[in-house]
Amino acid sequence: MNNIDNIINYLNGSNDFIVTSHINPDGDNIGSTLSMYYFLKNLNKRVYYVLDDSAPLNLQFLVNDINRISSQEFKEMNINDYNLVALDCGDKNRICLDDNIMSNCNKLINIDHHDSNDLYGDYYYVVKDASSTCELVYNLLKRNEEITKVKTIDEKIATCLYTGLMTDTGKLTYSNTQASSFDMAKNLLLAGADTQLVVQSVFGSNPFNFYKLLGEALNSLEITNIKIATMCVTQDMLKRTGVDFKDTDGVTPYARDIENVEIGILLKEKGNNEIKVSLRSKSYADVSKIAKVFGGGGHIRAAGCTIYDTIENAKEKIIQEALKEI
Ligand SMILES: [Mn+2]
Repeated sequence: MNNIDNIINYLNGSNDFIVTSHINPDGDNIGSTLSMYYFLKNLNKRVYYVLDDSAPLNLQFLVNDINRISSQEFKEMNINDYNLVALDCGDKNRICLDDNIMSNCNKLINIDHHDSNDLYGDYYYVVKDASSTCELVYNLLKRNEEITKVKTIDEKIATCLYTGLMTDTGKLTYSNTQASSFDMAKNLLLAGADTQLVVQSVFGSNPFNFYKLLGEALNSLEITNIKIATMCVTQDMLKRTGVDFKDTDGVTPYARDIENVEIGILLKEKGNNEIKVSLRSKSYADVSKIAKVFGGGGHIRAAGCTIYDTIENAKEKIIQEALKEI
């Protein structure tokens, strides 16, 4: 069962940690991972930030001071005694590091808010209706302050936590936003979070090329049965505009945010016959169900999956499933 105090005791009582998250990192997993990293560093633990994927451009401001290492680099360090803290990973198989590193850890700690989380790990703190994993880390650090009477949330940690809260709640507008999320935002501001840095870096620093790509993606917009909107980002579009695949997340909301549309779908061609699908819903459709059909997962209002087919076929397949949810 969820037990924050056990996790706090374990973190305080051990010395070596890997913090990591899932593939294709977003604001919540970078925010939660780095806040955990700084928390453990402040306790004078040895901490390694191991992740095999790099951060999108708009989140680079958080990772600039951090030494991120790959699974391979970690293995070459020959460290055998360590614990693994996995943050914002709904599925053990989506943790972005080598299987050997995962199976050789002393204890695996799972902190997450995905519906698909099956409570893996030796310790877990999983709240499926929490706004973000950052909100769970925030709860954990607040509790640590209560228990140890030591100020735990410094300015750096507050800025990391604020990032995940803002990205997962759409700046406190999505339906996963709760009273506790507003409390958290307020307390992070009081703790010295650089809220303007977060908002300007994450939402207000899109490269010029991004808008060229967005224009092309908007041109591909199609509506099915009034309530389903699809958009595509192809490899050709990425090449023409010079945008990297990992920097395309900002395109996702546009499909959903159309009058009368309930489900917005963005299909992104990651490779040949490898289509990453991002699903968003506005008020009632459960898009995690649609993602699950194709082996993906996520939340009721935001989910994703990968379909191994052409982008045209993938679009047909996902629309067929989406029609069942509207
Ligand atoms: Mn999240």
